[in-house]
Amino acid sequence: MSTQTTELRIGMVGYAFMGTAHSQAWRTVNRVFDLSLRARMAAICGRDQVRVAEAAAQLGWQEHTSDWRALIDRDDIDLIDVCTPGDSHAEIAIAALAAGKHVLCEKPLANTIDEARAMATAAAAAEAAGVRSMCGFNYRRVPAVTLMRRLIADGRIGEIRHVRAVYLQDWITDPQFPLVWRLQKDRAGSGALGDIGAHIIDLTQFVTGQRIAGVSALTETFVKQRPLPAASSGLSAATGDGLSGTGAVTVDDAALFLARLDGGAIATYEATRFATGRKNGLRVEINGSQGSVVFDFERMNELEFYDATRPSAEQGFARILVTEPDHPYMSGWWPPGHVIGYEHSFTHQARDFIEAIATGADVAPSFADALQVQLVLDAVERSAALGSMWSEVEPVLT
Ligand code: SOE
Repeated sequence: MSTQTTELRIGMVGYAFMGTAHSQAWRTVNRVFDLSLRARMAAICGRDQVRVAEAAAQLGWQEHTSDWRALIDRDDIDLIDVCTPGDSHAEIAIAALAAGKHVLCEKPLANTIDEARAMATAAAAAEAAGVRSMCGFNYRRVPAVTLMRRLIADGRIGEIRHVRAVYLQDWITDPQFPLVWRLQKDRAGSGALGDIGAHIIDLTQFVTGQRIAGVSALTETFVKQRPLPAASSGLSAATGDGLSGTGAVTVDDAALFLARLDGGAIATYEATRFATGRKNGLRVEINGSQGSVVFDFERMNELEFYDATRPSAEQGFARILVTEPDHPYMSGWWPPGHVIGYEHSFTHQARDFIEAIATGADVAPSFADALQVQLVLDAVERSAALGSMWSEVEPVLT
């Protein structure tokens, strides 16, 4: 950090969907959690001068700029929050780390393995100088998911046998939905696989403590040509005037794979943007030798727990309402029974990163953890390209 301060001065790059979610988190985190550093929303950056000025006013940033390099060069900024499309993550994050700024980077870490490796290397070098980095896999910070990990780590479901994970959306089922950046490989890296498949890869590795060691995959692009957009931002886009023509979709619409985890579990994964009627359907079920746990994002304040060690007459899935003060993160929020939502996971992410910076505690997911996810994405693509051939996933050595 440039100067000693009890403030953590944030510079954020990007202001679409994720930028808005992160802004909400920085704005809220110190009101909810008692932390030794205070986040200050110092400056926001975006390419369009007018729109970034509007975003700054709307989201609560003190200043705005259209030059991310100038933002990184400022010695009154301590942390750079990267909320841009994947094609600029590596460049911005590596430059920020080199300038001594802590970095929070949205997922997936990068668009390619090479970029992700370079980011993890830069993060390791910066770490030696006390500069921290984290990748934004926010669903880890849903209290029910963190509780799921705790129950598994405490041995409450025994040895893990099965992992069953799906992430289902439907926002591009209409073939007339325009060719937004998320459908272009050079901008997004991959499609449903990297955008939402990455979440369930990270989440399942997080809760089980096991690494995906190999996969057999298939991917599909159902709609291969789409109208060029007139304008787009986040998940919304305006269709063109009909005169601009169409362009090729260069990413997967859906990705499915079987996997082996290095602790002995076997797993299935499905990520798709074509699950008609499923808006943001993230569901993970883990079956162990002594029980099961189930998380469903549509009921994100609950965790289902089946304890096979209970007397048979009392067995059945119990629904734990994860709103007690001794549940992860919940002591900061409302009295028991008062549920929280999607945006709170980002506040928890900001909380954990601030605490790690303040105390020197380990950061998770680190860029090395996010590289591990990237290696799985790569193995899925290799396997699919070779007709579902088994592809090993190498471990990241830290
Ligand atoms: C779009 O599919 C998206 O916004 C993802 O990019 C996010 O990571 C996910 O949380 C919601 O859906």
